[in-house]
Amino acid sequence: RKGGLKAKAEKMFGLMDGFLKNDSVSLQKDILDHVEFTVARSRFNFDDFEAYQALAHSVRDRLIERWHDTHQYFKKKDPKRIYFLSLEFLMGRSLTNSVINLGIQDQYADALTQLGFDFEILAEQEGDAALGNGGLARFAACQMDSLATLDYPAWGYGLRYQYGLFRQIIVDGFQHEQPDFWLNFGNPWEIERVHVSYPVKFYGTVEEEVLNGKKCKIWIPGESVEAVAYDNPIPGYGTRNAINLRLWAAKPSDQYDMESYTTGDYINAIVNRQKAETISNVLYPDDRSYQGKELRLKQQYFFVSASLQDIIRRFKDLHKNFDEFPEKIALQINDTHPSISIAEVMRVLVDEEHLDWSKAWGIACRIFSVTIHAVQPEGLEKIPVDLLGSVLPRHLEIIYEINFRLMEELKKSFDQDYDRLSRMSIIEEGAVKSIRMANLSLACCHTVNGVSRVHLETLKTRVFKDFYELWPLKFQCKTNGVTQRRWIVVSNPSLCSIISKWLGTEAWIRNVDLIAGLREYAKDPDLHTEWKNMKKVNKMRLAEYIETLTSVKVSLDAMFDVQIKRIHEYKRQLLNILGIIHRYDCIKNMDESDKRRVVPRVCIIGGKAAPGYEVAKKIIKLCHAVADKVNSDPDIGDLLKVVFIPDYNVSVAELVIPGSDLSQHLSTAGHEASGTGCMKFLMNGCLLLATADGSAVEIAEEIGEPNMFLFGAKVDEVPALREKGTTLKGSLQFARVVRMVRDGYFGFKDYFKSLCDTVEDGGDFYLLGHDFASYLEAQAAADRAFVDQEKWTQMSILSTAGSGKFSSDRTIEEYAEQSWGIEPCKCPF
Ligand code: GPW
Repeated sequence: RKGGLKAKAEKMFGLMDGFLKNDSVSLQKDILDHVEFTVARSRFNFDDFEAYQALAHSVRDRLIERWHDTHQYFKKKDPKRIYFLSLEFLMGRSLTNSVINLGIQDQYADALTQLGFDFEILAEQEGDAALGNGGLARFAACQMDSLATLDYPAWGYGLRYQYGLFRQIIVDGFQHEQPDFWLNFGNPWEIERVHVSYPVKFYGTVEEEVLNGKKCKIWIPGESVEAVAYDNPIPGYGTRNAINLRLWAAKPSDQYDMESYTTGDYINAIVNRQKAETISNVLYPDDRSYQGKELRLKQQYFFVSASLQDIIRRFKDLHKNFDEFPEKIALQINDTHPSISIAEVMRVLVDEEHLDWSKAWGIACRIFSVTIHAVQPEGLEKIPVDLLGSVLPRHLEIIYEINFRLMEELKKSFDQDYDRLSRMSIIEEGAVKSIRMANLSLACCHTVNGVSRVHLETLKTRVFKDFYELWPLKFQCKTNGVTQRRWIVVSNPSLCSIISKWLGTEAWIRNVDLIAGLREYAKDPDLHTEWKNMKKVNKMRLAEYIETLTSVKVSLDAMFDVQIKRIHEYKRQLLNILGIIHRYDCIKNMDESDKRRVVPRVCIIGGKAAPGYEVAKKIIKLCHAVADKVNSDPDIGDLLKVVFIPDYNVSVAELVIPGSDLSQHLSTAGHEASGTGCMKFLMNGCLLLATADGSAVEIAEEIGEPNMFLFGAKVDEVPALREKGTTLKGSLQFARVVRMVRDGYFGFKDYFKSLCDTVEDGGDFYLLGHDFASYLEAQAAADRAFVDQEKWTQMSILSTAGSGKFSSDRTIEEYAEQSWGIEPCKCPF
């Protein structure tokens, strides 16, 4: 029978005409077929958007082909797999990235030209997939790209939100949020798997049962929701491998007992069933603040439960019992959001598979590893016990049991040290009794990863000090990285060609260490010419974008100075704006001859504030108020322009980063776990003005401190500076610029009062006053460097050349080796 099947498969393959062809003529034909049969438009009459849809579908076909082969191959080889669980993935656009990774960009460009279209224009038609908030989510996306490229047998699991991160619109300088119903125009990059679905249960009660003479617990759930899989192929670069990002959508369960006596009953029953879908409706837009919301907990458990059912089903297809589970499966928890998976694995192994508790725990402890992205203990998630007990009653019991055993073990080491025991306990007593999700992860995971060296130190010495003292070996540093495929090859093609030309190879796209080879040419005048041209062209593109969006005309000779990231007090966009006010004030007070020596600047700020974060929203408003004043001041002209780029997202970043000269990373030392934006700027040869925080410390080591502009208090100085508090007045200059805002120089006097209060006497938790003078010095150093264009270009080249360490390829290799114990599994071409 087996032979029969094989013959059948071969016959089918013959009928299919082999693999899809990638020559320009075949591509044209495929695109037109999709215009006609997928988009259902006439092949003689379709617009840019329809052309994009058809194009995307033809790319999707090619993705699916490799994705099938990859999964066949994984199944055949059955290697240990890594399952990456994350509540957020910020994928951005897929088209250009896909054709580049598939290696058929030129053929497509050619095919489209023949059809009378331009690839880049069609690529602009695509909206962003924004199923995440910020750094954490984009890092997850970069890791997926690296996992695929490095041929690891990996799966990503997450939630398919119907509404991604809100769109930011600015009205009179104020942020407003609009829903991001990103699926409105269809999503060609996903494959709906109507038959891959699992029931996910909530609520109900726990009962005791006797099975084979043994007492056991069973959960009698009160509600069931169906999780349906949507698969998103992730192609590797320079390999046939395409891995899967499986996102779950909630649908009403079809096993629903419905008895109705009236039409009203019946209608209501249907409408109520439909409420199941709310679970995957909307992404929470608060970056790092948890409010103990039921829906949020349901989202977490929903995607975790569906993913684990899927993973266990796949495992059971090939294995009879769970002994081999840890040899075949590694589960990575991205921050604490998926940590309920630890209790879920225990529930499945103990309640459903009837393993002993200790055997089950032994397995759980060998499969899980976690990455913590937070710096502050307050940033760690807590779930009120009452809430967890109501939504997941059996999981609460399991967590209590895990905690009981943890406490027993801790008593062996710490005996009567009750303070320590209560700090380490998974249960937090207090006004609202809660579950500390981080402590649950720490109790179970074999590896706890920090995202930069400084961050790991903070975890070891502050946030998880007690756990570190108990289990020092669990704690590891895996400095974040970003993928050079998206952040150079896709977003900065001119830089990509320059690098390949000077290195004489494209191999750096897979092996980024090679990029260090550019150092040798850092002073070469020919490279300088090409480099400056590249920058100029990118700046032109950015300038056009700025003018279209904000009607501000900017000079290409100015230094483009950029700060783009989520708006947070600790990221200190306010320091940037106060610095801009200072610059403005100085120029205002200059005579003409001094003005001639000013380095013209375009200060660009972009980022979203969480809808409920008032201070952050005021910072956005202040940015606009300052921009209005400065940009319309005839005394200033091109010497200073201030621009707020609305609705910052992945594709905006792709446009802005390559066109910037200087980028700012101003977090108060000790507050940015890593920072990944700075790595993208670094790769693109933009100089960094930064505090010695997170990954900037490691960047300085790679490129040398003189090649960037470091300023501000150091991590270990911060606590003492805070202690000193009010006695330490910021500089006079600082007082002056804050006063200008207070006095209503930029209008909105009352509105900005509370914002000013955050940085003056008594307040100023983030030390803006303290760091201001040093910030201005760093800015002055940047100005001086910019005047010497040869020097600047050299620093810029050295930045790109020194960016190799900050590829997510390096990060993933470290995870694979040190945390997951997995090997590549490369599908033959
Ligand atoms: F709360 N990060 C983020 F700290 O984007 F966990 N969202 C978050 O909720 C948190 C962290 C958390 C960021 C870090 O702030 C940034 O420093 C880091 O580079 C990034 O996660 C990826 O590790």
